[in-house]
Amino acid sequence: MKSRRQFLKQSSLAAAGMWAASSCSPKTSSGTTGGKVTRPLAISTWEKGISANAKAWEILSAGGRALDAVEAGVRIVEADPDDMSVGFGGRPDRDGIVTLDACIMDETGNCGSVCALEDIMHPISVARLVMEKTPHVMLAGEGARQFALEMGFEKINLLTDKAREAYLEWLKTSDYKPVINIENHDTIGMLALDEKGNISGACTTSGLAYKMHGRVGDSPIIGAGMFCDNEVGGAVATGMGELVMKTLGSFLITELMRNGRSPQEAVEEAVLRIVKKVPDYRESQIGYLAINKDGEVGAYSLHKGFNYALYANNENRLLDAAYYIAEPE
Ligand code: SD4
Repeated sequence: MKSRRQFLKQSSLAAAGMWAASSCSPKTSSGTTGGKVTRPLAISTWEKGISANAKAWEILSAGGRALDAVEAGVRIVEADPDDMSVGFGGRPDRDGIVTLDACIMDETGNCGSVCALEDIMHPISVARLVMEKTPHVMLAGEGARQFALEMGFEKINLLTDKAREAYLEWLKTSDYKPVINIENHDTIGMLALDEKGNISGACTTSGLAYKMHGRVGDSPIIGAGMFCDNEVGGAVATGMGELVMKTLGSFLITELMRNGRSPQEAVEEAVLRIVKKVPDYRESQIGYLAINKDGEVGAYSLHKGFNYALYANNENRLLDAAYYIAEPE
């Protein structure tokens, strides 16, 4: 019997022609992953994006707002205890504490974010309330947790038995070396374009497994982990946040599109920027997704192995992104 993964992989290949997506693209090839699609659309990082997109589509297909779609979509993954990179069930830091990062941005340029948040299952919804109910953009740590509790969020233990066991196993060596495409690279980032042509984005993660306590990655940083501008488009990142932060990836991609690049050209250039500026880039994975106002999409990663889910024209497909480095698998 085919595993779900094999099935999705095959569907992604079948889809490749349709969306002009590339599963084995050579180094840099503008437009290989881009394909014109109608709106609405939702695009999300990794295989888990399939279920997030499905939820978002319920809202988008009913004429709903992109902002509501991205929030509802990523909440599915935040609540999934089997997902060990996001929300409930996420891997802890090296002190055994699960800390969450998230950000959200709407079609008016409003945005909200939380980082190093403990004890709350849905950081994306807390980020949205930071955007809507406070004069600020970002709340951190204990202040974010306090705000969430005041807003009525329930305090829960985010560390599941599965994540605790993995942590205890890790403690035996305490070797901090994130494995490409595996334990540290499964953040959910989503962009949506609604029927009205409005764009919003969301990004949520438990961050790098076994990070130092207090470490914050790119995911809650507006412009790094996610950015969108309704006049242009938007972008979202996954992977080793330090590389994204050093190059302000999502903002860079959006600005490249503003200056005339297609989403595919823009994500490829953002990866090349990392290659040029970060000496040890080979050690890490980075994946970018982008969309523009016309419903064109782009997807590109540093290493082979980044996939993403695209829901458009009533079909939810898992696709492989083009990449810069073919090895390691
Ligand atoms: C971080 N970018 O904290 C996140 C991790 C990630 O898939 O994307 N994992 O650096």
